[in-house]
Amino acid sequence: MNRRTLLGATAFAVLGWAGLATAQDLPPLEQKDSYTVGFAQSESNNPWRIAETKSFQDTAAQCGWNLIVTDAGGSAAKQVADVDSMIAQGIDVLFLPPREESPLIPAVMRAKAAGIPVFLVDRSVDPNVAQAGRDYVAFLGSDFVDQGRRVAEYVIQNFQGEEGKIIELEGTTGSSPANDRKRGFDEAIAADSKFQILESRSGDFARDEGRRVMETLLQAHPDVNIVYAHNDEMAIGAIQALEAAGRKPGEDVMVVSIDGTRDALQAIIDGKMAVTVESSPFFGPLSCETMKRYAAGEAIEPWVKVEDRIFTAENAQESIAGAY
Ligand code: GYE
Repeated sequence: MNRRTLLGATAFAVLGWAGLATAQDLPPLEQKDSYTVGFAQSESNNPWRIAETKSFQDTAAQCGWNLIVTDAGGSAAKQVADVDSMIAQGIDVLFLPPREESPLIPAVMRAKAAGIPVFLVDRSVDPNVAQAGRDYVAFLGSDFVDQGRRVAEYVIQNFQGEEGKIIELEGTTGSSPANDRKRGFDEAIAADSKFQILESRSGDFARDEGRRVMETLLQAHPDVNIVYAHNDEMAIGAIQALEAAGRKPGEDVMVVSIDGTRDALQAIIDGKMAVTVESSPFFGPLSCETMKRYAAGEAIEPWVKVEDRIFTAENAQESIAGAY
Protein backbone atom coordinates (compact mmCIF):
# COMPACT_ATOMS: atom_id res chain seq x y z
CA MET A 1 0.00 0.00 0.00
CA ASN A 2 1.50 3.37 -0.88
CA ARG A 3 1.28 6.23 1.54
CA ARG A 4 -1.69 7.79 -0.18
CA THR A 5 -3.78 4.62 -0.14
CA LEU A 6 -2.79 4.04 3.45
CA LEU A 7 -3.96 7.54 4.41
CA GLY A 8 -7.19 6.98 2.51
CA ALA A 9 -7.75 3.67 4.24
CA THR A 10 -7.05 5.22 7.64
CA ALA A 11 -9.38 8.12 6.92
CA PHE A 12 -12.08 5.66 5.87
CA ALA A 13 -11.55 3.59 8.97
CA VAL A 14 -11.76 6.65 11.23
CA LEU A 15 -14.71 8.29 9.47
CA GLY A 16 -16.42 4.99 8.91
CA TRP A 17 -16.11 4.13 12.56
CA ALA A 18 -17.27 7.60 13.60
CA GLY A 19 -20.28 7.32 11.29
CA LEU A 20 -21.24 3.95 12.69
CA ALA A 21 -20.64 5.19 16.19
CA THR A 22 -23.25 7.93 15.72
CA ALA A 23 -25.80 5.63 14.18
CA GLN A 24 -25.26 2.93 16.77
CA ASP A 25 -24.58 5.13 19.76
CA LEU A 26 -27.93 4.36 21.32
CA PRO A 27 -28.57 0.89 22.68
CA PRO A 28 -30.84 -1.08 20.34
CA LEU A 29 -34.11 -2.57 21.53
CA GLU A 30 -35.13 -6.07 20.58
CA GLN A 31 -38.64 -6.70 19.21
CA LYS A 32 -40.36 -9.07 21.61
CA ASP A 33 -43.70 -9.72 23.26
CA SER A 34 -42.87 -8.50 26.72
CA TYR A 35 -40.42 -6.06 28.25
CA THR A 36 -39.30 -5.26 31.75
CA VAL A 37 -39.89 -1.53 31.90
CA GLY A 38 -38.89 0.98 34.56
CA PHE A 39 -40.83 4.15 35.30
CA ALA A 40 -38.98 6.22 37.91
CA GLN A 41 -41.54 8.78 39.12
CA SER A 42 -40.20 11.92 40.81
CA GLU A 43 -42.93 12.37 43.43
CA SER A 44 -46.63 11.69 43.92
CA ASN A 45 -47.77 14.77 45.77
CA ASN A 46 -50.10 16.11 43.12
CA PRO A 47 -52.90 14.86 40.86
CA TRP A 48 -50.80 15.43 37.75
CA ARG A 49 -48.08 12.99 38.79
CA ILE A 50 -50.62 10.47 40.08
CA ALA A 51 -52.41 10.61 36.71
CA GLU A 52 -49.09 10.12 34.93
CA THR A 53 -48.15 7.04 36.96
CA LYS A 54 -51.65 5.63 36.44
CA SER A 55 -51.33 6.18 32.70
CA PHE A 56 -48.19 3.98 32.68
CA GLN A 57 -49.91 1.34 34.82
CA ASP A 58 -53.00 1.37 32.60
CA THR A 59 -50.84 0.93 29.49
CA ALA A 60 -48.67 -1.87 30.90
CA ALA A 61 -50.80 -4.91 30.06
CA GLN A 62 -51.65 -3.91 26.49
CA CYS A 63 -48.04 -2.93 25.73
CA GLY A 64 -46.54 -6.11 27.18
CA TRP A 65 -44.80 -4.28 30.01
CA ASN A 66 -43.73 -5.90 33.20
CA LEU A 67 -43.69 -2.47 34.85
CA ILE A 68 -41.50 -1.46 37.77
CA VAL A 69 -42.58 1.87 39.30
CA THR A 70 -40.62 3.80 41.89
CA ASP A 71 -41.42 7.07 43.66
CA ALA A 72 -38.54 9.39 44.55
CA GLY A 73 -40.68 11.38 46.99
CA GLY A 74 -39.47 14.72 45.67
CA SER A 75 -35.74 13.94 45.94
CA ALA A 76 -33.48 13.97 42.89
CA ALA A 77 -30.92 11.90 44.85
CA LYS A 78 -33.53 9.23 45.54
CA GLN A 79 -34.58 9.29 41.88
CA VAL A 80 -30.93 8.64 40.89
CA ALA A 81 -30.81 5.71 43.34
CA ASP A 82 -34.12 4.40 41.93
CA VAL A 83 -32.71 4.43 38.38
CA ASP A 84 -29.52 2.70 39.55
CA SER A 85 -31.56 -0.01 41.21
CA MET A 86 -33.60 -0.50 38.02
CA ILE A 87 -30.36 -0.84 36.03
CA ALA A 88 -29.20 -3.48 38.53
CA GLN A 89 -32.50 -5.33 38.07
CA GLY A 90 -31.85 -5.52 34.34
CA ILE A 91 -34.75 -3.52 32.91
CA ASP A 92 -35.08 -3.46 29.09
CA VAL A 93 -36.26 0.16 28.83
CA LEU A 94 -36.32 3.20 31.11
CA PHE A 95 -38.97 5.92 31.10
CA LEU A 96 -37.80 8.84 33.20
CA PRO A 97 -39.24 12.23 34.17
CA PRO A 98 -36.05 13.84 35.55
CA ARG A 99 -37.10 15.92 38.57
CA GLU A 100 -34.43 18.51 37.83
CA GLU A 101 -32.43 19.22 34.66
CA SER A 102 -28.92 18.31 35.89
CA PRO A 103 -28.76 15.79 38.76
CA LEU A 104 -30.29 12.92 36.78
CA ILE A 105 -27.84 13.09 33.88
CA PRO A 106 -25.25 10.67 35.37
CA ALA A 107 -28.01 8.10 35.89
CA VAL A 108 -29.16 8.53 32.28
CA MET A 109 -25.55 7.93 31.14
CA ARG A 110 -25.24 4.81 33.32
CA ALA A 111 -28.45 3.38 31.88
CA LYS A 112 -27.15 3.94 28.37
CA ALA A 113 -23.80 2.38 29.28
CA ALA A 114 -25.70 -0.66 30.58
CA GLY A 115 -27.39 -0.99 27.16
CA ILE A 116 -30.78 0.33 28.27
CA PRO A 117 -32.59 2.74 25.92
CA VAL A 118 -33.83 5.75 27.90
CA PHE A 119 -36.88 7.83 27.02
CA LEU A 120 -37.29 11.08 28.96
CA VAL A 121 -40.96 11.70 29.57
CA ASP A 122 -42.68 14.94 30.61
CA ARG A 123 -39.46 16.69 31.82
CA SER A 124 -36.10 17.02 30.11
CA VAL A 125 -32.43 17.39 31.06
CA ASP A 126 -29.88 20.13 30.35
CA PRO A 127 -29.35 19.96 26.57
CA ASN A 128 -25.81 21.33 26.95
CA VAL A 129 -24.82 18.17 28.77
CA ALA A 130 -27.01 15.34 27.49
CA GLN A 131 -28.67 15.08 24.12
CA ALA A 132 -31.51 13.16 22.52
CA GLY A 133 -30.34 10.77 19.83
CA ARG A 134 -26.97 10.39 21.54
CA ASP A 135 -27.35 9.97 25.31
CA TYR A 136 -31.02 9.07 25.39
CA VAL A 137 -33.47 8.18 22.65
CA ALA A 138 -35.93 11.08 22.82
CA PHE A 139 -37.83 13.55 24.96
CA LEU A 140 -41.58 12.98 24.99
CA GLY A 141 -43.42 16.05 26.20
CA SER A 142 -44.93 19.49 25.88
CA ASP A 143 -43.43 22.75 24.67
CA PHE A 144 -43.12 24.50 28.05
CA VAL A 145 -41.86 27.79 26.59
CA ASP A 146 -44.94 27.90 24.39
CA GLN A 147 -47.22 27.11 27.35
CA GLY A 148 -45.82 30.11 29.27
CA ARG A 149 -46.14 32.30 26.18
CA ARG A 150 -49.77 31.29 25.67
CA VAL A 151 -50.63 32.19 29.27
CA ALA A 152 -48.98 35.61 28.79
CA GLU A 153 -50.91 36.16 25.55
CA TYR A 154 -54.16 35.34 27.33
CA VAL A 155 -53.32 37.85 30.09
CA ILE A 156 -52.39 40.56 27.57
CA GLN A 157 -55.67 40.06 25.71
CA ASN A 158 -58.00 39.67 28.68
CA PHE A 159 -56.74 41.68 31.67
CA GLN A 160 -59.08 44.64 32.14
CA GLY A 161 -57.21 46.87 34.64
CA GLU A 162 -54.94 49.82 33.93
CA GLU A 163 -51.76 48.23 35.21
CA GLY A 164 -51.08 44.52 35.60
CA LYS A 165 -49.07 43.69 38.74
CA ILE A 166 -47.98 40.11 38.65
CA ILE A 167 -46.79 37.59 41.21
CA GLU A 168 -45.22 34.53 39.57
CA LEU A 169 -45.12 31.19 41.39
CA GLU A 170 -42.37 29.11 39.83
CA GLY A 171 -42.21 25.33 39.68
CA THR A 172 -39.44 23.15 41.10
CA THR A 173 -36.13 25.04 40.89
CA GLY A 174 -33.90 23.56 38.21
CA SER A 175 -36.69 21.61 36.49
CA SER A 176 -37.22 22.01 32.76
CA PRO A 177 -40.90 23.05 33.01
CA ALA A 178 -40.10 25.73 35.61
CA ASN A 179 -37.21 27.13 33.55
CA ASP A 180 -39.12 27.13 30.29
CA ARG A 181 -42.54 28.23 31.55
CA LYS A 182 -40.80 31.20 33.16
CA ARG A 183 -38.90 32.09 30.01
CA GLY A 184 -41.96 31.85 27.75
CA PHE A 185 -44.16 33.95 30.01
CA ASP A 186 -41.60 36.55 31.09
CA GLU A 187 -40.46 37.26 27.52
CA ALA A 188 -43.99 37.61 26.16
CA ILE A 189 -45.27 39.77 29.02
CA ALA A 190 -42.22 42.07 28.81
CA ALA A 191 -43.42 43.14 25.37
CA ASP A 192 -46.35 45.03 26.94
CA SER A 193 -45.37 47.88 29.29
CA LYS A 194 -48.75 47.69 31.03
CA PHE A 195 -47.47 44.64 32.92
CA GLN A 196 -44.89 44.32 35.64
CA ILE A 197 -43.69 41.22 37.50
CA LEU A 198 -43.57 42.29 41.16
CA GLU A 199 -41.87 39.13 42.35
CA SER A 200 -41.21 35.58 41.16
CA ARG A 201 -40.54 32.77 43.59
CA SER A 202 -40.60 28.97 43.67
CA GLY A 203 -43.56 27.10 45.15
CA ASP A 204 -42.04 23.74 44.08
CA PHE A 205 -45.08 22.80 41.95
CA ALA A 206 -46.93 21.98 45.22
CA ARG A 207 -50.26 23.25 46.56
CA ASP A 208 -49.14 23.81 50.17
CA GLU A 209 -45.94 25.52 49.16
CA GLY A 210 -47.84 27.66 46.65
CA ARG A 211 -50.21 28.76 49.42
CA ARG A 212 -47.37 29.52 51.86
CA VAL A 213 -45.35 31.50 49.30
CA MET A 214 -48.47 33.40 48.22
CA GLU A 215 -49.26 34.31 51.87
CA THR A 216 -45.79 35.81 52.23
CA LEU A 217 -45.75 37.61 48.89
CA LEU A 218 -49.24 38.99 49.44
CA GLN A 219 -48.00 40.85 52.52
CA ALA A 220 -45.08 42.32 50.58
CA HIS A 221 -47.21 43.17 47.52
CA PRO A 222 -50.83 43.90 48.47
CA ASP A 223 -51.22 45.66 45.11
CA VAL A 224 -50.97 42.37 43.18
CA ASN A 225 -53.79 41.85 40.67
CA ILE A 226 -52.47 38.90 38.60
CA VAL A 227 -51.06 35.57 39.79
CA TYR A 228 -49.26 33.39 37.27
CA ALA A 229 -48.56 29.92 38.68
CA HIS A 230 -46.42 27.42 36.74
CA ASN A 231 -48.92 24.68 37.62
CA ASP A 232 -52.51 24.28 38.78
CA GLU A 233 -51.67 22.97 42.24
CA MET A 234 -49.81 26.18 43.11
CA ALA A 235 -52.64 28.21 41.55
CA ILE A 236 -55.14 26.48 43.86
CA GLY A 237 -52.82 27.14 46.83
CA ALA A 238 -52.64 30.80 45.79
CA ILE A 239 -56.43 31.02 45.56
CA GLN A 240 -56.64 29.69 49.14
CA ALA A 241 -54.13 32.29 50.35
CA LEU A 242 -55.94 35.09 48.52
CA GLU A 243 -59.32 34.09 49.98
CA ALA A 244 -57.86 33.77 53.48
CA ALA A 245 -56.62 37.35 53.12
CA GLY A 246 -60.08 38.57 52.10
CA ARG A 247 -59.25 38.94 48.41
CA LYS A 248 -61.57 37.78 45.64
CA PRO A 249 -59.72 35.65 43.06
CA GLY A 250 -61.44 36.02 39.71
CA GLU A 251 -62.69 39.51 40.64
CA ASP A 252 -59.82 41.57 42.02
CA VAL A 253 -57.02 39.13 41.14
CA MET A 254 -56.72 37.26 37.84
CA VAL A 255 -55.29 33.75 38.42
CA VAL A 256 -53.69 32.00 35.43
CA SER A 257 -51.87 28.69 35.24
CA ILE A 258 -50.85 25.52 33.40
CA ASP A 259 -51.91 21.81 33.54
CA GLY A 260 -55.69 21.31 33.32
CA THR A 261 -56.42 19.37 36.53
CA ARG A 262 -59.97 18.75 37.72
CA ASP A 263 -59.61 21.25 40.57
CA ALA A 264 -58.37 23.92 38.16
CA LEU A 265 -61.25 23.34 35.74
CA GLN A 266 -63.64 23.55 38.69
CA ALA A 267 -61.98 26.83 39.78
CA ILE A 268 -62.55 28.16 36.25
CA ILE A 269 -66.21 27.08 36.36
CA ASP A 270 -66.50 28.79 39.79
CA GLY A 271 -65.06 31.98 38.31
CA LYS A 272 -61.94 31.98 40.49
CA MET A 273 -59.43 31.13 37.81
CA ALA A 274 -59.27 32.54 34.27
CA VAL A 275 -57.21 30.11 32.21
CA THR A 276 -55.09 27.00 32.37
CA VAL A 277 -53.02 25.91 29.37
CA GLU A 278 -53.05 22.14 29.12
CA SER A 279 -50.02 19.98 29.95
CA SER A 280 -51.11 16.39 29.54
CA PRO A 281 -49.94 13.74 32.04
CA PHE A 282 -51.21 10.82 29.94
CA PHE A 283 -47.86 9.53 28.70
CA GLY A 284 -48.51 5.78 28.83
CA PRO A 285 -49.90 5.27 25.28
CA LEU A 286 -47.37 7.65 23.67
CA SER A 287 -44.52 5.90 25.49
CA CYS A 288 -45.73 2.49 24.29
CA GLU A 289 -46.04 3.65 20.70
CA THR A 290 -42.63 5.39 20.66
CA MET A 291 -40.89 2.41 22.26
CA LYS A 292 -42.40 0.06 19.65
CA ARG A 293 -41.32 2.32 16.80
CA TYR A 294 -37.81 2.32 18.25
CA ALA A 295 -37.75 -1.46 18.59
CA ALA A 296 -38.86 -1.71 14.94
CA GLY A 297 -35.71 0.20 13.97
CA GLU A 298 -37.34 3.54 13.19
CA ALA A 299 -35.29 6.69 13.76
CA ILE A 300 -37.09 8.55 16.53
CA GLU A 301 -37.35 12.33 16.37
CA PRO A 302 -35.39 13.90 19.28
CA TRP A 303 -38.53 15.63 20.60
CA VAL A 304 -41.82 13.74 20.38
CA LYS A 305 -44.04 16.75 20.92
CA VAL A 306 -47.35 16.76 22.74
CA GLU A 307 -49.96 19.28 21.54
CA ASP A 308 -51.80 21.12 24.30
CA ARG A 309 -55.28 22.60 24.48
CA ILE A 310 -56.33 25.66 26.46
CA PHE A 311 -59.10 25.72 29.06
CA THR A 312 -61.17 28.82 29.82
CA ALA A 313 -64.74 29.55 30.95
CA GLU A 314 -65.77 28.66 27.39
CA ASN A 315 -64.85 24.96 27.56
CA ALA A 316 -64.07 24.10 31.22
CA GLN A 317 -67.49 22.55 31.84
CA GLU A 318 -67.40 20.27 28.82
CA SER A 319 -63.78 19.27 29.53
CA ILE A 320 -64.08 18.40 33.21
CA ALA A 321 -65.39 14.89 32.59
CA GLY A 322 -62.02 13.83 31.17
CA ALA A 323 -60.01 15.63 33.84
CA TYR A 324 -57.96 14.08 36.66
O1 GYE B 1 -47.02 20.74 35.22
C1 GYE B 1 -46.72 19.68 37.25
C2 GYE B 1 -45.87 18.58 37.69
O2 GYE B 1 -43.36 18.03 34.66
C3 GYE B 1 -44.94 18.82 33.13
O3 GYE B 1 -44.76 18.69 36.83
C4 GYE B 1 -44.70 18.34 34.50
C5 GYE B 1 -45.12 19.29 35.63
C6 GYE B 1 -46.61 19.57 35.77
O4 GYE B 1 -45.51 18.53 39.02
O5 GYE B 1 -48.00 19.72 37.74
